[in-house]
Amino acid sequence: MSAHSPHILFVNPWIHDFAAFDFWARPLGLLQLAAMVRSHGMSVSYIDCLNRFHPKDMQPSKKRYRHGRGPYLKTKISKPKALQSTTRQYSRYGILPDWLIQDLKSLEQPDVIMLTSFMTYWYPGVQETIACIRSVFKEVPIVLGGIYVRLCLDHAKTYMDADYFEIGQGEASIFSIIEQLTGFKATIDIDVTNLDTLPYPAWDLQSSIPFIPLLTTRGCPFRCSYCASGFLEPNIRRHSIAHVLDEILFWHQAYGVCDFVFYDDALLYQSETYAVPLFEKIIQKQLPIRFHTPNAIHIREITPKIAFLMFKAGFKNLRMGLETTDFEHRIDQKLTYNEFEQAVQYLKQAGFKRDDMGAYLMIGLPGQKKETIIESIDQVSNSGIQPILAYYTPIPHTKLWAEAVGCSPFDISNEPLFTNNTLFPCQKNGLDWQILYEYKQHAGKGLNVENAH
Ligand code: B12
Repeated sequence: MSAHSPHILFVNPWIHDFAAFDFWARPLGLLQLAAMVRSHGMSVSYIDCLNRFHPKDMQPSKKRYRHGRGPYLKTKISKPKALQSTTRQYSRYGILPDWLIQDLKSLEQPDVIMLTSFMTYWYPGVQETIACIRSVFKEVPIVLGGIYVRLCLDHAKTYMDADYFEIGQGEASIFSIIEQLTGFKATIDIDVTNLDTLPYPAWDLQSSIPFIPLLTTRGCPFRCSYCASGFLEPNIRRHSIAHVLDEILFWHQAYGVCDFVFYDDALLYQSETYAVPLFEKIIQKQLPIRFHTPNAIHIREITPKIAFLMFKAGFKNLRMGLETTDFEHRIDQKLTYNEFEQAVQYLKQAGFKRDDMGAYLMIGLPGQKKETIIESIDQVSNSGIQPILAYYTPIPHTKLWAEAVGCSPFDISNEPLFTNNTLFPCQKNGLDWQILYEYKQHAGKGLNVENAH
């Protein structure tokens, strides 16, 4: 075991799915770890299989989507055995395999390869990425972490050709993993319990930075039965307001970034002492920047002041976590009808237009009635904001999982592919195009292209 400072390669894997679009999707966790490793004297490389700006891509999509989003390169591939009965086309999303091979061969052999994973049902993309890596670097140990591994550990250990599986948050283990695999002992100068001691995620390793994801807070005060955030991030930890402001200023001034995307599960939590002073400081800077909340903000926290400050600070794509307007039968305790109506009023009074505001409506939940969904879509449309259809995906370690397993016509507990939300795995007959078309018809009355999933 040599003690020279090792070379660590970080890889963001391909997506295999029926549909995929870059709605501000970036591997924040992986690049957070890359930044930590780099700031501790090790050389770092990064390959993004989802890179929409790869230098070899001679026909990048001409269509320009606003604020940094856009389509991935798409290559038709054969479906996994489990999905053979579906009629839809299945594709690899991301760079061509030859480009990955050439990028790998252009690197000095790394000492360790760190791979992330995201949606549970995207695991075949991870498998293909590992196979490609192994074809170039046969002996190099591969460490696999991320959301799929953490939600489906036994499946990952059975079906993933990795040498080490990280089941937790990598900040606490990354240096000991590297020491174990290379003998290199880093002098650690960060305190993982204090988020402000972490370096900014290494977004500069990307070939292009069309936007910057921000994660001011980890964790969520709510424990909604369909969401795994409580399992993935049991405690609430926050960056200081000063740290978040400096991070925004850094990427704007150093790289000209104008679009910032909050990945928080609870951005408006305790807003009086956090979001309010943060937004006020952002406004004072008077920068030509925009903010987006694709991961939904909590409607109950939207007061006239918050609405005003968000408008002034440059919030553009506001997404709210409504889930349903069937308030009597809500499966979470985070909202009443009055709070929803009031919030929409406050946002309109603050200056937000229909195109800026959308409310996620969950469709495909166990036992969910078609009428309830259509009623919710119409109510949201009539309230003057966009109804955005969020297809439910059953997730292990959530309160709703057992009921989902019980009502699904698919073997979701043994095959994560069946948790794919576009299969409607908790509907008696799975995906019903006619019903989905009806929902989209209803929603379309105010739906703009970006959400036509
Ligand atoms: C931000 C986010 C998004 C973003 C995009 C994020 C992205 N990177 O692509 C947006 C808003 C686009 C999004 C969309 C969706 N999302 Co989402 N999302 C999240 C969220 C809130 C945070 C993920 C994140 O960045 N975490 C922060 C980083 C720091 O954590 P991390 O990535 O886990 O990394 C840490 C560890 O895992 C580990 N680690 C990670 N990689 C590696 C690698 C190595 C080598 C090591 C050692 C360690 C390690 O260390 C890291 C640092 O601590 C999670 C919930 C959560 N709290 O995790 C849901 C979550 C992943 N999303 C989920 C869902 C359902 C969706 C949607 C389907 C919702 C919908 N119905 O439309 C869509 C699908 C989008 C699509 N493309 O198809 C589910 C997953 C479901 C599943 N079956 O897997 C989650 C778990 C939330 C939930 N409902 O429970 N999402």
